[in-house]
Amino acid sequence: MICLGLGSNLGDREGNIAAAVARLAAWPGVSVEKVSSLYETAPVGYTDQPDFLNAVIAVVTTLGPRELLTACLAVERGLGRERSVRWGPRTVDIDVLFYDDVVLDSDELTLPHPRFHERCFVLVPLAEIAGDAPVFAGKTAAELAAACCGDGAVRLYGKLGRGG
Ligand code: X6L
Ligand code: MG
Ligand code: MG
Repeated sequence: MICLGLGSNLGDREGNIAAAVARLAAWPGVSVEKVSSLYETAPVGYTDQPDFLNAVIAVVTTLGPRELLTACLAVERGLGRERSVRWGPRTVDIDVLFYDDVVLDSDELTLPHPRFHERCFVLVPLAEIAGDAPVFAGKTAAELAAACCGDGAVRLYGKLGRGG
């Protein structure tokens, strides 16, 4: 399984995520197989910024991990992503969470994503689409979410394309 995490907390958050999914689906060699619901989430890391909408998608692709990252970064840029403040607000962020069982640690890309397994804004939507697949340390996303996602920091917002 290959999963991407999406987030937006600037402008038309839902429109930004919808556009990112559409552009990824239109990218040569990328097929979007599953799309989670949108979740409204409290900002983590740098907390003085608007709430996010987050989602996770599963893709099938002929692209390798680095090519997939290149596609994600190009879609981010195409939707106006600016990188000024580290961990700051963004129109859209697209992270490669994991790419099958690939383990990689380079300057550009670390797989699996080094902290996805402890981020509720990733685990909760991932649990929706990843079913019984072990995603980290042999555990399912639901198991990981149950261990750390107790408070109301991740709230169901709605499905893409259904008016939020
Ligand atoms: C200590 C230090 C504890 C840093 C946590 C956590 C840093 C997450 C960065 C951290 C730390 C991040 C999103 C977000 C960001 C998002 C929500 C990041 C990168 N992206 N909050 N914060 N959704 N809810 O997509 O994930 S910045
Ligand atoms: Mg991110
Ligand atoms: Mg990112």
